[in-house]
Amino acid sequence: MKKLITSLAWIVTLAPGFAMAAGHDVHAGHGTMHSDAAQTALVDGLVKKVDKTGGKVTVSHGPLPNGMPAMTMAFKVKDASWLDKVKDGQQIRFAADNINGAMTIVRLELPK
Ligand SMILES: [Cu+2]
Repeated sequence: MKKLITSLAWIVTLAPGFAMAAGHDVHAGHGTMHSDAAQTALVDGLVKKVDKTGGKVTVSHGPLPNGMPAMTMAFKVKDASWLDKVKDGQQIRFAADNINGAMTIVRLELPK
């Protein structure tokens, strides 16, 4: 492990362009790990607004596993049909992940 870090440091020093690419790979790996966590950890949210045109849902949510504190914000949805399932004031349980730079609801559960 120490050896890997050392060689990475060498790459950073010697080839900034390559190092950037390598850095991206590292990030991609992180993203995958976060996705796995998002698969299991659902958080509570309250739907504030459904924007079918924009494909977004504004949700008041508690702290997220990725470190985001509680707030109200707009999420994209992975499955557009979910926009028809939720409505203003609805309690949901969901998991969100950063997809192409946009926080996106990747799992959605409605109370029975
Ligand atoms: Cu947020």
